[in-house]
Amino acid sequence: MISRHINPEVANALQNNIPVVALESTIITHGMPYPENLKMVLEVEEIIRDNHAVPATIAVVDGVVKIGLSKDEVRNLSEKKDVIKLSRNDLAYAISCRKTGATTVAATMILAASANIKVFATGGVGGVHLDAEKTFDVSADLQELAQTPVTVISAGPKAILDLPKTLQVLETLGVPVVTFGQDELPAFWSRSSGLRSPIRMNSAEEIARSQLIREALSIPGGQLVANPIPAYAEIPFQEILPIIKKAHLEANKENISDKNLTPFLLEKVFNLTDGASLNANIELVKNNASLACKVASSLITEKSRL
Ligand code: PSU
Ligand code: MN
Repeated sequence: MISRHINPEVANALQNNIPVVALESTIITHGMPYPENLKMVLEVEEIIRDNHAVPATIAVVDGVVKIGLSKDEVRNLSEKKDVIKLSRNDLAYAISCRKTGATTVAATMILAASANIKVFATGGVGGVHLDAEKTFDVSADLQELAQTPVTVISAGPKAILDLPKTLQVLETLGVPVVTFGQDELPAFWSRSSGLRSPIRMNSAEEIARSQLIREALSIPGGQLVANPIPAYAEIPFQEILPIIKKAHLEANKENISDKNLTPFLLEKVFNLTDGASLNANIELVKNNASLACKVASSLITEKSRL
């Protein structure tokens, strides 16, 4: 009933205990402009290969679930304008009605887990939006982290969100928020957020082991890893905050809501920083991809020790 295509390189890796790292496609179609989006994903895939792992960029193309897009498929998707942003709620619809859709963190986790891929690298996850007490806008990514066993390597929740409320919801849902190598939660474009991270870990082995332990304890769900953006690429938190405020004011003025809100805010921040936010975004995804390879490889070695 579901037509699914697993890229032969990915299928071979899964069969032979070679680490696989999933990548989402919404970041390509809704997170970055063309042609930087294409350049980013090709570079990220190369970083993954350089780290002795196999990339699996996930999307739905004409109703077919793709686990590992080919270069041509990546190129097509990055140029397309009418791609649906797919989350848990509309994933089956896109498959049933033969649509083309880019998968968010939530939908990528579902499809990665269905192919037995346990590690996924992205930029930032969705979370609780500012004014959520009025709009109820809480990303489905959070609920997904609570139920689907994939470790998501991000640079922290996007700084356009209400970070304290996002941490609170993640705690309620039982999702571990693990900052890699520092005590403070990073905030996507910035290494700092002013908030203490609930958990700190210092190695890929620790991250991999704790996912395996959750599974052994029958705790459903995954983990959210917040990997601080490299210092050379960051936009300091105090610098980005007024820009984010401006972006929110414009979103309110133009009545932007629902699934359009995150792409709108990202684009505004991009314009207001003269493209600096895009450079930072690309660098942090690359940094997350290399940590994801280490976690994927540690999952294989730690599993054999358990
Ligand atoms: N991170 C980025 N760029 C993005 C996103 C994340 O660096 O475009 C996307 C992810 O796909 C994430 C989605 O799942 O934004 C969250 O959207 P929403 O807030 O509508 O749930
Ligand atoms: Mn939303």
